Amino acid sequence: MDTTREDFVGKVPLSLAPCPPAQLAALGGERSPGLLGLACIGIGASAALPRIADLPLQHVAAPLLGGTGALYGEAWRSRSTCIAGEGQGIRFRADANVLYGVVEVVEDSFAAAAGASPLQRATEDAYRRIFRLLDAEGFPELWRVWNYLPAINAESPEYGGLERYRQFNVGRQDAFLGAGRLTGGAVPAACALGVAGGPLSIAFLAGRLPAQPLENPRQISAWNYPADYGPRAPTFARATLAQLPGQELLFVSGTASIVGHRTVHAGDVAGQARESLANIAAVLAEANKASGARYTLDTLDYRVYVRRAGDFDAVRAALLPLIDERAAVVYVQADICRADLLVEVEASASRATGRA
Ligand code: 3EB
Repeated sequence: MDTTREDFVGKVPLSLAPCPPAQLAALGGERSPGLLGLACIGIGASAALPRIADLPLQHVAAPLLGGTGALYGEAWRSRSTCIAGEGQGIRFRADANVLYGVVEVVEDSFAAAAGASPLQRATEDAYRRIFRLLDAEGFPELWRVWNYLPAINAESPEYGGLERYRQFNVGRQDAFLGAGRLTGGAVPAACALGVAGGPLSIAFLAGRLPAQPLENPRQISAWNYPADYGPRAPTFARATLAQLPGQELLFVSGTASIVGHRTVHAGDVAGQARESLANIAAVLAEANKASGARYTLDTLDYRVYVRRAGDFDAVRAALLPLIDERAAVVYVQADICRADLLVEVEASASRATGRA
């Protein structure tokens, strides 16, 4: 029997499902007691974004590819009623087990200080606030983080030519260190993409209990990257596995054409797409070893980031033979965090476990 994503909604503790534009327009507090939060991808459609005062919403200001419309919405839903709150200037909703929040930071409101760029300081501030919020609310365990920032590959002459993604990595790691958190091993799954403009935007899903981090044997752990990729390593795991009553969630981080620590297939977008899927397959094998599950490439939901819009057909053609045509795939034009990377793929999955 086929299981569609819609079959999960309301039946498992937490579900992620598309929210079509008509539904976005109809969302309201009382009518959606289990709505944890939203992600909306698209540019030029800001007017269609729902404006609900106490709803955490991440607007990913990036174009959709492949004729999926101007705006794509995705809703996290809980089976139970959520509470809405705000702390540290961050809007969040939570049920008994998970908290979803979104923080947006305008980096121009930060001055450079002691060699730290405004972006570095904005990133550190955002993460410090996330950690204070999570500690205060009793959801200290970060499971998954979605990071979007403008001009991710731009280099700043005033900071020794340091690429903005690398500035972001310094601020992020400093926040983890400052909060007394680990910067390797038990770190969240994540993605970090470049968008055309707007604030630094960070969405996060956190739990009361830790998720299990997973690494990819084909890749050096990102938190162990050598200094060639910046003064501080990125703080993320290749995937995390989180448990809820009766449900397991798998979050596969943004995954690119990297083997060891090096970019492979430079200039070959189809090759990069296939290598990204080979990396995801390797992460799935680790997930299956860790949890006894049988995740396959066909059972995932995907977000595919393509640097050059004109590469969309080539990327889709490369991925189609590898993932079931029924798999949910959203294609987005975004910049990847190394100038030579042309594509990045992230994924998630959920299964019932029968464990309370
Ligand atoms: C990589 O493997 C590609 O900095 O949070 C993927 C996922 C990447 C997350 C992040 C970066 C991040 O290094 C880039």
